Amino acid sequence: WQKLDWQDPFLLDRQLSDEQRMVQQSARQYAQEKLLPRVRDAYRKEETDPSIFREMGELGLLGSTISGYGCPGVDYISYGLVAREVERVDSGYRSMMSVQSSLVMYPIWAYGNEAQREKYLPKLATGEWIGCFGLTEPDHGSDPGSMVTRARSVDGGYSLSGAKMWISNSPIADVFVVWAKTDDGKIRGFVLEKGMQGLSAPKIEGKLALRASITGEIAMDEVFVPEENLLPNVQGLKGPFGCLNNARYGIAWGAMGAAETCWHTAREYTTERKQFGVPLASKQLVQLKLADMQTEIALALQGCLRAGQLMDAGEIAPELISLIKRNSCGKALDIARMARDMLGGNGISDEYPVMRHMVNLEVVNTYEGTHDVHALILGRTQTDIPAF
Ligand code: TGC
Ligand code: FAD
Repeated sequence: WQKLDWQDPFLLDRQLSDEQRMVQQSARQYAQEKLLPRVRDAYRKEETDPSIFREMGELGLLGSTISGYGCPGVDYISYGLVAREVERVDSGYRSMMSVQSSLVMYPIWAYGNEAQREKYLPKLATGEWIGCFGLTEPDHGSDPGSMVTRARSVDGGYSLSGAKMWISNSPIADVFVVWAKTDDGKIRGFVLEKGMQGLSAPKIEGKLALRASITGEIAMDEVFVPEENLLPNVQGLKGPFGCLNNARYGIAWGAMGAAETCWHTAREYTTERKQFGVPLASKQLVQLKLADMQTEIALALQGCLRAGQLMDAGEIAPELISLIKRNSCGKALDIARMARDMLGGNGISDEYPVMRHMVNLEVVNTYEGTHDVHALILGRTQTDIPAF
């Protein structure tokens, strides 16, 4: 019998290839050395540092699964491992990376023509350009099919009018992938650029979560978008959902990175903190919580790895992505709340990362499809009854 590696009970690390391990290690080193030292201040001041995009670009972390156009073309397991390492520090930093990679670069690569790929992908890959993804509207969140943003046909292109809400990166974005309905009522994707007349992206103030990642609106008042900026190769909701599959998959890994930080912090804290003359960790109630955290994280990560194998083999069903996104976010949020409690009063201080992770995870559990919407997606697969 082997001694259990308590941090990695399924020996996930041993199931990785050398290349995957290398990608993970370089992301971990970057996240711990460059992101961790600045996160507390960024969070306190609600400041997003745009140079993070360039740093990530230099390491090949943007659009990493794409081959060519300045992107390294790693597999989806590596992409997940990177999300886990970045989100170990903060969900907001992972958000910045996954929006750029899965929601901006992926649709340009998958649904764009060659000219669009050549024009946008290399600069998005280096982080010289920052991208955002506009699907959600003020009155249409879980039900994006009811969107009211319109792309009216005009001479030489389209005139876009409408508003998008809760858009990660939008106030600092150069490139906007926006979904709108054309005259025939079909949903199409458009690439808008900063500076287009009628386009603005005001910041949403007063966010109590995900404060290191800037969020804004996209306001479009008859923005002229030339025909060449229409993404030609997709129409309908399967366009935005195709991008969301990749981003949701990354979130499933990422949320576990945040959960691991909370678990390890709670373990260290309760080992050192004494009450009633003994370490808190000597109490059965505390050990039960640590065991629950370890179990949920180990099982979830093993599920993510299996989903990654299916992604890489081109054999994954979108509903499995719903399953792991929902499970990881819900479990990570429970773990963060438990860890916060175990730190007592110190748990509410930003001297410790847990409360920051806890409130961030409220967002992660909500965006890219809420916990309950993913339950309804899974319910539909079992019953054939859409209950949305
Ligand atoms: P439904 O009838 O189910 O589907 C319409 C069409 O879309 C296709 N489809 C998919 N295709 C690929 N992958 C998927 N996961 C797909 N899901 C659906 C479907 O096959 C169909 O195609 P076709 O050809 O037959 O037309 O659509 P519905 O209107 O009934 O939608 C139901 C529901 C609730 C599942 C869906 O609307 C949903 O998932 N809602 C959640 C909304 C959401 O996730 N929004 C995300 C906004 S972006 C964001 O949050 C970014 S945060 C990023 C960050 O900062 O990290
Ligand atoms: P609603 O859809 O109004 O849902 C409210 C509540 O009702 C939820 O609990 C939900 O589960 C529940 N509910 C909804 N429908 C049903 C139903 N049929 N049955 C039972 N319960 C239901 N969007 C983008 O397009 N791009 C981005 O970059 C982006 N970034 C974001 C960043 C942040 C910080 C946040 C907070 C959000 C972001 N979003 C983004 C938007 C996000 O995807 C939406 O908030 C999310 O999809 C939920 O939509 P909503 O907020 O309108 O909530």
